[in-house]
Amino acid sequence: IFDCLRGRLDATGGTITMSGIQKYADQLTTANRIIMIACGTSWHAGLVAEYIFEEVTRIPVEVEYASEFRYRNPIINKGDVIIAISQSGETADTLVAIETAKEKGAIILGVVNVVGSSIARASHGGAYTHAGPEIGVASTKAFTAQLAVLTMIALKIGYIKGTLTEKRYMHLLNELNDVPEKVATALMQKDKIREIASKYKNASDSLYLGRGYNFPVALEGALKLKEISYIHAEGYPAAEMKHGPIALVDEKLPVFFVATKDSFHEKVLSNMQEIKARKGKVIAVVSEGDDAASALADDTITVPYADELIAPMINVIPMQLLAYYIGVSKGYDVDKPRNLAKSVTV
Ligand code: F1P
Repeated sequence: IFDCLRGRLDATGGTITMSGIQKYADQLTTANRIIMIACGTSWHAGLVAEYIFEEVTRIPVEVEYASEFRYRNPIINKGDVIIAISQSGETADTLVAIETAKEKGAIILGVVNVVGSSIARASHGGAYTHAGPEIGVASTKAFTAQLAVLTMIALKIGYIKGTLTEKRYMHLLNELNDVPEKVATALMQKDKIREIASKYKNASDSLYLGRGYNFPVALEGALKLKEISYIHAEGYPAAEMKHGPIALVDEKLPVFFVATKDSFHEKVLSNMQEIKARKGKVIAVVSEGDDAASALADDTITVPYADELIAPMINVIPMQLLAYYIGVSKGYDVDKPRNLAKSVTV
C-alpha cells in the first residue's frame, strides 16, 4: 500500500496526480454533491472520506450503503459524482447501485483494489488502490489503502478549488508521507494488544466508540470483531452513547475508545469518564504521551500522533489486531470466518 502511496507522491514531486481521476477533475471540483457508495469495510472508508471531503472541499457528501441504494429510488441530479468503493470490485450490491446511478446520468468513479474487476469496468474513471491481494476474507489493508486514495483525491480537489490553503495542503501531504512509519510503529504494539485480547476474549458484548474522523474507525473496529471473533460488538459515535447504548454499560462490558488527540479529544475524555462512572472497562487507543487519556483507561494502546484527517489510517491498525488476536486465541480461522464470502456476488 505504502510503496504505492510513496510512488504516487514521489513521482509527482510531492503533488498528486491520479490518472484515472484527473480526467474528471473538473466535474469533481464543480460537483454539487458527491455520493460514496459501498458495503461493509469499504462503506466505513467512505464515511471517513465524507468527513475529509466536506472539510477540505466544502462539497456536500452523502454515504450510501449500496445494498439500500440499489433498491430505493434515489435522487440523482446533474452534476452529482458517485464514488464507488470496493476491495474486490465484484460486490453485486455496489455494481448494481452504480449501474442504476449511471442510467440516471451520474458520473461514476471507482476506488477499487482488483484491477479489471466488474466495478472498475463499470466506472467512467477512477483510481486503483493497488493494495495487493487480501488473503483473508475480512477486509483489512484495503481500508487503509482506500483511505489513502480517497484522502489524496480530497486534497487535490480542495487545493484546486482553493478551499484548502497551500500550507495545509503541503502539511497534509507530509502527513501522508509519514503514514508508513507511523503504521509500522502502531504494529509494534502487537504484544500489548495480544495481552489485552486475552483479557477480554470471553466478553459476550462490546462497545466501540469514537468521535469525528474516528467515529467510522470505531464502526470498523466493531465490524472486525464481529467478523473474525464472533463477539457481539456495536460501534457508535461516542456522543450518541447517552441516547441509548449507555444502558448496556456494567462491569462486564468492554468499551473500546478511539481516543487519539484531535479537536474532539476533550469530549472523548468525558465520554471515557462516563463509562468509568458506570464501572465499564475502558480500553483506549491513545496518542503517544497522552497521560490524561491513559489515566482514564483500564488498558491503553499507544499510536503515534497524526493530523486528525490522517489518523484513521493509523488508528484502525490496533482495532484490526485486537480482533485478530481475540479470534486466534479462541481458535478460529480468522482468514475464513464462518458465513462470510470474500466478495458478495448475489
Ligand atoms: C465489501 C465487504 C467487505 C467484507 C466482506 C464482505 O466488499 O462487505 O468489506 O469484509 O468481505 O464484503 P468489497 O466491495 O469492498 O469487496
